[in-house]
Amino acid sequence: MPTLQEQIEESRREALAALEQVGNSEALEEWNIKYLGKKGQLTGLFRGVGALPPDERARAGQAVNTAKQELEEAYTRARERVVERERGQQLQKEAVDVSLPGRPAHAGHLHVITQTSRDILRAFRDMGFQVYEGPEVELDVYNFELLNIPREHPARSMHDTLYVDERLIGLRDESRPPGDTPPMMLRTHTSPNQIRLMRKFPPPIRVVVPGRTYRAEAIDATHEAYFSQIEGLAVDKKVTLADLKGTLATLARALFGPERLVRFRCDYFPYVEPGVDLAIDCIVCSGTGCRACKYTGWLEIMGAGMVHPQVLINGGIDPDEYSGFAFGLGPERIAMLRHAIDDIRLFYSNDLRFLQQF
Ligand code: FA5
Repeated sequence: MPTLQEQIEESRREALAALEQVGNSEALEEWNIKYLGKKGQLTGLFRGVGALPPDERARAGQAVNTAKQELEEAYTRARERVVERERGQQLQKEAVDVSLPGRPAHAGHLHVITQTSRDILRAFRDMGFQVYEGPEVELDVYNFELLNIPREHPARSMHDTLYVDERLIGLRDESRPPGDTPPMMLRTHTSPNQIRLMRKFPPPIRVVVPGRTYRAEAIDATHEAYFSQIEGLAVDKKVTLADLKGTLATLARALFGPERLVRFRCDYFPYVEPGVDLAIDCIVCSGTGCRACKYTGWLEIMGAGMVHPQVLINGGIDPDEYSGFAFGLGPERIAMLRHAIDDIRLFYSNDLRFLQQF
């Protein structure tokens, strides 16, 4: 049976040797429990001291203490080594290889309708027009009444209007009879800006107004309930139909090529007199007749006309002194023609396979 002294020496040697092998903090913790813990070897040896005859206890106790102290110091050094090493490993794991090529950034791009609208606005800017915007929630007076479309006018039925219930936004005028047409709506066209801008600026006026428009449409391949328009208005002394024709022919050629033919035919809008409809010769068949132009050879692209004298008066402008022209076109329809897109619903269905092509 080895003496206590021998056991201490044996334990000490074994512990120091084991500590050499410790490579990480878990193993270090296990080592600590095994040798220095409450139930560890050294603590066990302390208990052995109590069983010795009294004259040997002091020496043996000191020997265990010395061994314990040595092991504790060795433990502290080992912990520094392990911590240092683990930090190194962690840094290595997190290291950034600066020589790796970067991941390409996923840049989005402008929606095809925004691109088309900007092309149209650019063409007008080159002709000296300024760009303005107006509200999407519009008052009945601007959207209809001041444009010569009073209540009960049949032209209202061409615009399936989405009215705004003003009670929802706390604006309902309770003095109006119940069931009365609400005076507020989502604008059905950008034409209310004709009045807004005439009231704001004295002539000469040359403006284009892009924006969203809304109609409770039966949606199909060429009709959306949510689409955009660009309104145009020019008011000055001696503006004539020839100016309107020249301006719109220039636009058509800027958008669809210099060889484009344009056709003006009579059309009716209550706020212009005369009113016209502008068509270009079919870009698919050049006018010989095909499915795209329904075998007419022509594609209608917008409504236009000379501003009605009453509308000038409503805008605060004297029709004896000034005249003007106005037009309204739809960028979705223009984009469909330019890119041979056969269904308007593709623009707002958010299919990236479609959108990424432009
Ligand atoms: C108007 O809205 C008139 N305010 C245009 C105008 C302005 C005439 C100034 C005279 C003077 P219209 O309802 O035709 O007209 O619409 C004009 C354009 O908007 C159409 O040519 C078409 O390009 C587009 N548009 C109309 N309804 C829809 C729809 N449901 N979906 C997509 N585009 C539409």
